[in-house]
Amino acid sequence: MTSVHDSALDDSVVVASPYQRAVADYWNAERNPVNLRLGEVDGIYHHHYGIGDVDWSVLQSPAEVREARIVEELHRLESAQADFLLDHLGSVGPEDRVLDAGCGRGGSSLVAAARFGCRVDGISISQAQVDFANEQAKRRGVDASVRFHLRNMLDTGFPTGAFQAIWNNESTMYVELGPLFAEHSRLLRRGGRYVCITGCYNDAYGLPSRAVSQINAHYICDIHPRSTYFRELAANRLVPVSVVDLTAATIPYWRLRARSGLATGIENAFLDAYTGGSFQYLLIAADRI
Ligand code: GPP
Ligand code: MG
Repeated sequence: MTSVHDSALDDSVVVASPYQRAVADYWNAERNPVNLRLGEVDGIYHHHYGIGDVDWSVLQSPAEVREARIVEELHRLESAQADFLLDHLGSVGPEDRVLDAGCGRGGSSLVAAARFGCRVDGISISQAQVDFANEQAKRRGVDASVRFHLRNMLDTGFPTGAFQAIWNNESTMYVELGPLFAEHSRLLRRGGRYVCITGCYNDAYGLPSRAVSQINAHYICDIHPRSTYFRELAANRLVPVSVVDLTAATIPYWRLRARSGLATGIENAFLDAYTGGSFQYLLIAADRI
């Protein structure tokens, strides 16, 4: 097992393949206004999408405040998604330790720390994300309990049974699920909780649609079929306790994003994939038995 010193300057210890190098390069260079402008609203920088009904009146705002209102509305929906994920984490107390696997710029971790008052570790293979997230924790004065590390979620180096809860917020599509859930199962204590929110392709539609393939190409990821989640959870002592189809709840977010000046060009692929039935936005929560 790899043990990684957090201040490692050389990320080659955690970046384990040419594919992972491409992913790390993408995130080290990423500066999308749709992420940075939204994060500036309250200092919580998310790397996931939103859920819930849109207040469409923001589109009718006076010109001088219209974009700011749209940014606030998209951010509100992304924050609602993070809250919904954390609602499924089960009972977490201040003495517990939780893991944000694929933490991005650290938004979900900071929200979890504020809610549970517990120790939070976030991990990413992007040094730029880890540095950014640690800076946010410092600014909020929570860097003693919320720490971000350059580590690989397939081989974290954390002790066995150290965590009460682990989540992946839209990061499972960057790894194979078998090795991922094996590592989560090792890290969770018995009775601990695993939660992910993910986009998966719909086995009932068939293989990946063109729109799903476009999403894969855009982010350099590999969206898994829904079936693989349940097969690999079961194979790794992770027993589903809640499955929520959030597809209908995320479509309004994409419709607003498509009409904003912050669109990145991937919006219609998400809308086509969701409305055409080839793609689903799911929350899955599972108990470690
Ligand atoms: C959003 O990140 C999530 C991903 C890139 C992973 C892919 C997710 C799927 C559900 C397929 P982001 O917030 O950095 O993306 P964007 O810049 O498009 O907002
Ligand atoms: Mg985003």
